[in-house]
Amino acid sequence: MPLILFNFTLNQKLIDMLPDKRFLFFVPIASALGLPNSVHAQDKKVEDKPFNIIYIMSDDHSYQTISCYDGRFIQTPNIDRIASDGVRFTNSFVTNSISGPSRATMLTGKFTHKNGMTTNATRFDSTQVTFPKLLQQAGYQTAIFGKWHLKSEPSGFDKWDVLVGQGFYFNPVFIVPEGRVTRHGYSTDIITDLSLEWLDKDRDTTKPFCLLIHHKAPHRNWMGNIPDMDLFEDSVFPLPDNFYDDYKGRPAAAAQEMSIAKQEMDYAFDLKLDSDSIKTRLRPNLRNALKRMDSVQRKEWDRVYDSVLVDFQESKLEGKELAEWKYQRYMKDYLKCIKSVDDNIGRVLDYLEKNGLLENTMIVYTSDQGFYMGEHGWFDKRFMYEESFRTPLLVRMPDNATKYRKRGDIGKMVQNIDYAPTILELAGVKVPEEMDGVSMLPLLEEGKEPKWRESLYYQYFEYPAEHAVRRHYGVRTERYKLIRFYGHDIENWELYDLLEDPSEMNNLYDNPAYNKVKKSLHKELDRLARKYKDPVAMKRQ
Ligand code: SGN
Ligand code: CA
Repeated sequence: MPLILFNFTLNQKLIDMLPDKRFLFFVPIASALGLPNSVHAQDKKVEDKPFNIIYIMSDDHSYQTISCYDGRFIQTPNIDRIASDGVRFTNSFVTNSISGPSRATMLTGKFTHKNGMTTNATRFDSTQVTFPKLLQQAGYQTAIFGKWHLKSEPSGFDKWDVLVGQGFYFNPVFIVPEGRVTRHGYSTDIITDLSLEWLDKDRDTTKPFCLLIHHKAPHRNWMGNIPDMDLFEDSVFPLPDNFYDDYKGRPAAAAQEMSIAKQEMDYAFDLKLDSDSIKTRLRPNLRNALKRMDSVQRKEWDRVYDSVLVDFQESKLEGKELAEWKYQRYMKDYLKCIKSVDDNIGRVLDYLEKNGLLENTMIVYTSDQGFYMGEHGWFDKRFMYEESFRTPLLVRMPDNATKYRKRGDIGKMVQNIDYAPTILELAGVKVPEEMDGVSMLPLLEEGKEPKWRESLYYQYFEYPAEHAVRRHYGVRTERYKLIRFYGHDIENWELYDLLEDPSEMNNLYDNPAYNKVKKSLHKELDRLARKYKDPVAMKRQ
C-alpha cells in the first residue's frame, strides 16, 4: 500500500465544521431495546438494525509500527486486514497525548478540561455521560477488558474486567466488581481470551453489543511474549534522520526527559540489563516485573536477556554507539509487543468471521496516542509534535452497513473527540449537544465530500511530571502548527510549516516571512479556545 501519511493542502480556510450536520438517524426504540436482529430482518432496512461495535485500543502503539501506515519496521497483517476491508484514516489525532486523558476523551467525546481528566494524576468522574452508558440505555450490552487507567471504577458496562493501574505484562492482576484476580499468562493474550470468552459464552445474544478491548501493550517497559522472545534479535532498524536533534529554537523540546541516549531510558527497566554492576535508577521496577514470572517464562526470558547482558558488558560501548545500541534494543522489545497485539487481533477477526459477526459489527483499531520511535531522539509521547499528536485509526464497517461503502484512505483531520459521536450515530442514539466531537460517519459515505473541520485543537497539562514535557496547547491546520508552551519556567511559541518541515525541526515563529501565517494561526487558535471554552487559552486573549 502506498505511504501517504500527510494530506496537505495550500488552501487555508480557517473555519470549522459546524456540528449541526450530523445525519442522525434513529432506530425505533423496540429494535434498540434488544430484540433479536432476525425479528426485524424482513420489515426493516439493514441499516436500521442495531450494529455491534468492537473497539480495540492499544496503549502507545505508534502508526510507524503498523505496516499499512509504514512498512519500515514490522509487518502487521492482521491489523492491516481492518484497513484493507475498511478505511485507513491518514490524519487521525488525539486531544491530549497521554493515557488517562485520552481514554476520558474517547468515552465522553469531550476535551479533557471539560471531562476533568486533564492528566494521568486526576480521577475520572464516572457520573458523567459516556457513550457506553448511552448505548446501555438504548439496549446495548456493553463490556470492557484490559487497561482502564481512570482511577474511578468503570461505569456504563454490564461486564468489566480491567487491569490494576498500568498493569503487568506477565501474570497480571485484574480488578472485577468483586475484587482482584491474578491471571496466569501474557497480558495481550489474556485480554483477548477474556474478550472472546465474553463474546462466545457470556453475552446476551439477543442484544446488540459494544465491546472495548484495551491492551496494555506496547506500553513501557516493552516486554514481549515468550513465543516471541527471539523475534527481531538479529534485526537492525534504520535510525530516524533527526535522532541526534539539537533542539535549536525549541526550549521545551530541549528540556524534556524522554531521551533514548540519556539515563531516562533505564538500563534495567527499559533495556532489561539485570546486573548490580550497572548504575541504574529503575532496577527495582524490572525485578518487580521479573519476579512475577513462573519458572518456565523466566527460563525463556533469561535465555535471551542474559546473552544481551553479556554482549553489552563485553562491547563497552560509549557515545553514539551506545545511544544507537539503546535505540536498537528499544525497537526490538517494542516490536515484540506489537507482534503479539497483531496476532491477537487476528484471533478476534477470525472469531468474528467464523461466527458471521462481520456482517453487523463495526471494528475500530486505534491507540490511546502515538509514540516516538527514536524521532528527535525520544521514546514516550505527550508533545503536540506529529508522532505523538497523531494516533493510528483503522475502521472496518459492518458488511451490512450499505450506507458506508467508502474504502481506502480518509484524509480529513479527525480526533478522538469524534469516536463517541461516531459510535452513537451508528447505534442510532442521539449525540448529546455537549460533546465536542462530531460523527465521522459522513466521511465513510462513498462519493460524498462532507464539509469538515479544517483545524484541530490540542492541550497538554501534565507538568511537573515524569518526562518533563512542559504544558502546552496549540492549533494545527492541514499545513501549519502553532504551539504555546507555558507555565513554570517556560513561555514560548513555536510555529511549523509541516509541508516544508514535516519533522518539525525549524521553529518559524520569529521568521518575518511567516508573519501573515502566524497572524491567521493566532486568530484560529483564539477562535478554537473560545469554541471549546478552554479557560487557560482564553485567559491570554
Ligand atoms: C508510566 C511510565 C512513563 C509513561 C507514563 C504514562 N513510566 O509512568 O514512561 O510516560 O506511564 O503513560 S514507567 O516507569 O512506570 O513505565 S500512559 O500511556 O499511561 O499515559
Ligand atoms: Ca498510552
